[in-house]
Amino acid sequence: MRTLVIIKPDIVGSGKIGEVISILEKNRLRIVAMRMEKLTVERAKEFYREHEGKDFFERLIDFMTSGYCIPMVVESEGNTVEMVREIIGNTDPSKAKPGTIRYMYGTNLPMNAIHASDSPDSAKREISFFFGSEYC
Ligand code: FUP
Repeated sequence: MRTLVIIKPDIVGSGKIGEVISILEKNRLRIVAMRMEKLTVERAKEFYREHEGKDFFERLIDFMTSGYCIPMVVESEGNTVEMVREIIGNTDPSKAKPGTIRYMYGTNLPMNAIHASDSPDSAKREISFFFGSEYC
């Protein structure tokens, strides 16, 4: 199964890209597509459209467009979507379990280091958004 991961601008800016990728690879995730992208406001709003109108939306868009991010498609055996969500931890770094990427590298909301699709349907939409449906 494949899912979409994004290394967010806070991690790119702090020079921790390699550390985060290393954690993913140590968990037997294979990277099958990856690039750097500076999201436009329009693309960030489209990606996070389910959150439009919420109180944190503008801050989220400001953060996600503040620098380069690294979208990537990763795959593994089994339920990759669920597995990657476990590895990244709770959305709020202050609630994430020790050992998770958001615990170790997140700051606060919305600066939580990394994104991973939350369901197989989201994975399909999000992989298509960045790389095209042929990568699903
Ligand atoms: P997740 O699937 O864990 O990324 O969480 P959500 O889809 O609920 O949220 C998407 C992004 O919105 C989070 F990564 C950070 C931001 N957010 C906030 O800034 N404040 C909140 O209360 C909830 C989410």
